[in-house]
Amino acid sequence: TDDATLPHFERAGFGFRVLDTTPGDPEARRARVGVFTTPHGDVPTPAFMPVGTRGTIKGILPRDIGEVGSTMILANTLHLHLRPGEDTVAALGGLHKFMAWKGPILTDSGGYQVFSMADISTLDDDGVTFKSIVDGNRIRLTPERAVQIQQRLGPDVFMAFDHCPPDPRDRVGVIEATSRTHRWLARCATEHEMAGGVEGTGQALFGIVQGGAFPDLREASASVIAGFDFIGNAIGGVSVGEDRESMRVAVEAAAPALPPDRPRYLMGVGTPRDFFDAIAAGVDLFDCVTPTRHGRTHQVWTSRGRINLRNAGWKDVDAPLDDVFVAPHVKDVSIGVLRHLCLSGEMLGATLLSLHNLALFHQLMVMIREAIPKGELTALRDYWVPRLERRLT
Ligand code: PRF
Repeated sequence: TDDATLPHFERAGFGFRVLDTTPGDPEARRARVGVFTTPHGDVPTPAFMPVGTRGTIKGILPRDIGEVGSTMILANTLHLHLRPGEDTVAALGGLHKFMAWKGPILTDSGGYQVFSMADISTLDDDGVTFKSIVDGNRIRLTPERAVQIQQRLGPDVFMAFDHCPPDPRDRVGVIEATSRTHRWLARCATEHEMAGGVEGTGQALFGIVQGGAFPDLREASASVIAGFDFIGNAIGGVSVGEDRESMRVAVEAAAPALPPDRPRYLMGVGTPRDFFDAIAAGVDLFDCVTPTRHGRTHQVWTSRGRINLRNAGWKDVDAPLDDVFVAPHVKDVSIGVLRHLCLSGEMLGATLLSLHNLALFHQLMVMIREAIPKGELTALRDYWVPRLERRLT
């Protein structure tokens, strides 16, 4: 493909460049391979970002984050605000030092976490008041506060404070939450600009599309977000209990309405099949707790299917977990030993299974980045999704 015709942009140490798109793969014609550049390094896209809610990817040693294939990682504003507090993170050298990770970091704003976890006492257009999940204290978050906290934490990318509607099919509720998200977005952008914007802070603010399960609301929200000219844009409000088809429709309405020369990030997603659908619609970045959460509950994806290691059938299996998707430190441990570690409640079991799931997600993304320019994304999906989803007992 002719380089000059492919979307790209650069600003203040950030950039995005589409390297390749999909020829002759009509089901995946919006898929693209690119590079997202940040002040802390480059992220080849499509990419999966593991979640380090409290400033640690649960069970994973910092030195293994890069080795397992992660290039950009997440942390959470709400959790770090409640404990240890952004001033403590700043006193301890900022989020990169705190997480012992030199690559790019993104923080989620707390918008979603407040609405999904917290005991909310008031919600109005100014902000939200809720009880701390750590000590029960009253906490107030507004768009301005969420931006200030994230400026103090010091990630490369931080998310706007949004209102993720609880029921994506309740049109009236979705309209209310989505227009509030737009009003809050303007306040986040102003707060960021007052601190110097991307040039002055070295941080990029990403806007978030809402709109529930309604394609018209999704497209309208994406157009509003696109009007802000952010370094990157996210699609929120999916994977909140709706069916897969609703998610696909929402993403396919939102993604094309977001600028092609900026990374598109689908928040909180999640499974191999979802990746293929969203990438085919033009999404570049993902995050989810699935690899580490499933690892802690002894469930893994493998090239032959999904395994729950608690099942007795794996007891005496003296073979490696997977010979296609191979994680550092896992290849020398047999399935039977992994099962023993899990059943005994040994920390190592959760660590090794989390590493395996992360490696599989990252290696799948490598395959996807190789398949897109060859027009083989749909073929790759048809090969891997049934295999990865098969339940082995
Ligand atoms: N908003 C924010 N974070 C999120 C989401 C959202 O809608 C989702 C949707 N499942 C995951 N994480 N700020």
